[in-house]
Amino acid sequence: MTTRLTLLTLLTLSGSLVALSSPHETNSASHERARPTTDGANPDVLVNISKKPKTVEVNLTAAVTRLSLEPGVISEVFAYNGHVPGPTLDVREGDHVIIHFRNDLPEATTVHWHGIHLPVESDGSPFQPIASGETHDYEFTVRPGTAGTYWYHPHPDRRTGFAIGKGLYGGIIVRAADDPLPASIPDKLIILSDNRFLQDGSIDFPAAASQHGGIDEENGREGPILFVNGRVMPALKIRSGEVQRWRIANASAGRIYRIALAGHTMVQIGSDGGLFEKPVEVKEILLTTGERVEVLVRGTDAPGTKTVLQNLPYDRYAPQTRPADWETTRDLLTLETTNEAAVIPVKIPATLRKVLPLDTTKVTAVRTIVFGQGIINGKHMDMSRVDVSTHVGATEIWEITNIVGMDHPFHLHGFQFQVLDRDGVPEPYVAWKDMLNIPKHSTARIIVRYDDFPGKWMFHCHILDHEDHGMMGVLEVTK
Ligand SMILES: [Cu+2]
Repeated sequence: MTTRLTLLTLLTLSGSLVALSSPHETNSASHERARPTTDGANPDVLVNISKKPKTVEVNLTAAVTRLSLEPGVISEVFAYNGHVPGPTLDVREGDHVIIHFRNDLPEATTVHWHGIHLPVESDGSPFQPIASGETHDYEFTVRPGTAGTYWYHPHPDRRTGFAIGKGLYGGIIVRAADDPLPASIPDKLIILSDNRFLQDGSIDFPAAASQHGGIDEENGREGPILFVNGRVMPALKIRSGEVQRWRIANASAGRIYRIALAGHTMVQIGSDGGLFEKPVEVKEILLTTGERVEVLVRGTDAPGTKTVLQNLPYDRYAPQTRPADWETTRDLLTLETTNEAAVIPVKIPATLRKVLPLDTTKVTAVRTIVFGQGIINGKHMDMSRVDVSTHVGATEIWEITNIVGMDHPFHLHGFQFQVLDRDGVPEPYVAWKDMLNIPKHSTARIIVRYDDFPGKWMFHCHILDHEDHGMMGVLEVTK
């Protein structure tokens, strides 16, 4: 690792990673309609109204509003505090967090704090609906050691895909007091999503019985317009030599991204549950639905030049509903190197933090989870049924097998897990995860410890159309 990082530093200093001089071809309809100069600024942050130390208290309202997502078109959307994406919940480890939530939508909703380890009553699962016009206070204390990038979104019974597709999603950043990266590194939140619109500007949700509705149900709803923080092809700026920390989250209903920075490598430093032990040099990252990564991006290009963050083709689909343009590479954002004088790159630490592996000798149960098409272990979701019963303190291995010809991303509420192996290949390094893509016809094994918080938790496929149609189960953790 030391050798690799030294090489990285040299490359960074010499600027020899510059490989891109010609503008990229735009090969999607969305670019023709893109707003010319939108910047990729971070979403607004929820304002802390508390005066108490180590307390974050915010107001969050979900409501119908009208704003422009598709460039040049006004759409009726659902929005948190009037914005798509919603404002970022920015907290520190150890903070006590209180969210005063108000549901001004015409339907029931919840707010699920995706990936956060919290008491079950604040999980915002389908068990805790908030009726139209009602309010609810979500409350939790951010556990030390969980600094990372998370997100929040509705999780009502059978309506999650619709509600997120209408615009309800926002980022969560948990910061650590002992973050190993220099505080001077700019922090960028990049929330990816896609959507589809009708001619009149309304968001396209076809009738379930229609052909398009059937394809959405099979594939997971995708749209031709790709958004970064609710904008089409925004631009980020970087100074030559500068290192930036990008927190990338996939808020799409079904699209799995294979992201790459054209002509460059990135340094992946973390995933769902926070930082890795050591940085990993990567050419591309597969980012499944609901998943997050943290990467370091280095300004190695000549001043005044541009590169693009791309979505490379990835075949997650069943052949019969695979989109005709699935092999098309799509651009997500432009990274512009400014004309300012180059800076000396900051040193990237060789070790980020300690990530202890969960102890496989302490395993109390091994579960078999089989993903069929729209079903788990042969069953549709039934909220009155408990699919897996366990207790606080148990450590379990879940062997998750996907027996069908399309990918299904696995999500567990409440508890971060570690991947042991994928198709028998041991995971190369230990990381905390709450999302794991299970590719078609493959098996992964994860290990999880229920160290707190009894209650009924969800596990499910995170293709929202699958989840809404019952590809979900209930895990009950008793005291
Ligand atoms: Cu699925």
